[in-house]
Amino acid sequence: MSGNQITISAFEWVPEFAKGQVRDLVVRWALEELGLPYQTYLLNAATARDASYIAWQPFDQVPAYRDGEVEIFESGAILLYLAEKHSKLLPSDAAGKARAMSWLFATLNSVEPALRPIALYPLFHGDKDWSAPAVASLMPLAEGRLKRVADALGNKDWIATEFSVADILLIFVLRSFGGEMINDHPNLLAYRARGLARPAFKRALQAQLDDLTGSPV
Ligand SMILES: N[C@@H](CCC(=O)N[C@@H](CS)C(=O)NCC(=O)O)C(=O)O
Repeated sequence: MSGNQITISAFEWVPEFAKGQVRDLVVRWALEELGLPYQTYLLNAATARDASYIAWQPFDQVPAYRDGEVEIFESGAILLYLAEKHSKLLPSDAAGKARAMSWLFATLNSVEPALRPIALYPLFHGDKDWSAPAVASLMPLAEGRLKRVADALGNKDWIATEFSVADILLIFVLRSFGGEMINDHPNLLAYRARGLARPAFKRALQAQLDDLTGSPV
């Protein structure tokens, strides 16, 4: 194995609902877009990891990334690192790059947190009395954020001046947490479909599913 070999962490087993949804998907997608081969360091979602993994990913989550030069965690940081290192997946003009970076962070800080409870409370807490009222009270914020994304995208193909890591993350979030709310926005539906139709996304998804060969331990 070469010292420059790219390694990312991923799971060898996750519960059914998480298959094809785990966040290493965005790193795999970027690596496929860049044409970079990588290997996976597989963890089991049912077990805690040892200290060496915590030193790599302090929150004991996936994904984490390493190559011959760096170790890095947080999906957004990994995507930015890859785009900068390979001068791809970020617009080359300063204004386009700034817009892509803004949207990468906005996806993580402004969009995903608003959408997450709507998607996850019913899944994890659907049997609790507070779940449905909580979802109802959080819905206006989520719908409002989605409308802002739809307005910003308008009739453009991608959120910045060209396809970028911001699209990878935003489309991942819309796919995982957009639920039925996204149906109110034809341009977001088309945007998500445009991203998911990319061969690199399809290869990334298949690779994640192919790695799920383990069982809960
Ligand atoms: N902010 C982190 C979140 C990573 C994350 O939530 N990973 C999940 C899988 S999608 C995980 O490892 N969950 C297992 C756990 O939290 O124990 C990132 O974007 O990289």
